[in-house]
Amino acid sequence: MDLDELVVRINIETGQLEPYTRKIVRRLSDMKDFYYDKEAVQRILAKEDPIIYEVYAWERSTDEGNLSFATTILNPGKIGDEYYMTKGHFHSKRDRAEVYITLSGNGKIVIQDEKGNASVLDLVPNSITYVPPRHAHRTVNTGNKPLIFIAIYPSDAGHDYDVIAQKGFSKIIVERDGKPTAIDNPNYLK
Ligand code: M6P
Ligand code: ZN
Repeated sequence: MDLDELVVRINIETGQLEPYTRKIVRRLSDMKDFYYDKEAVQRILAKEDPIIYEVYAWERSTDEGNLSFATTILNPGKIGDEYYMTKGHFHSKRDRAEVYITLSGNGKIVIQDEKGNASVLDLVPNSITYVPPRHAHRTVNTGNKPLIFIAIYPSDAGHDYDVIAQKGFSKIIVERDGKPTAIDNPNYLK
């Protein structure tokens, strides 16, 4: 193993990794079914297709025991009154956990068990958040600058988006009276 290849630099201002093995750019058109206000989605897409978030991932092979990590740059904004958010996923291997380290910005993480019970935790700079096994997780930017965080996860965890794409999260984060508020998702399928 070439140990020089085990060092990755992070640009603390932008969240970019150098080197990285995979970059993901998710625009509204890539995740239009994930927001509850379908009219707001169409209204925005008629004019533009904003970048919701970017991910720089440094991923090892899926051999058991390896770890991978990624930075996410989640832009500020709203679709209707729902804040910009990630798709959210379960791990394909359900017993794999994850650690989130928030670098800058302000937001929330929605953590949901397989029965649909959701908890909402704050993501604030210099905090470390543990995502237990068997819990889906989605991050939400409730601030007015990019929310930037590092995620560290077993390389064989895998992303299972299907359950969330079909059922959604039971709680969503919207603006109410100017403040981020968790409400029951009107489109949630039990
Ligand atoms: C974090 C990690 C990644 C994930 C990314 C975006 O960086 O959990 O594994 O890909 O967030 O989230 P999602 O895959 O749900 O779009
Ligand atoms: Zn994950």
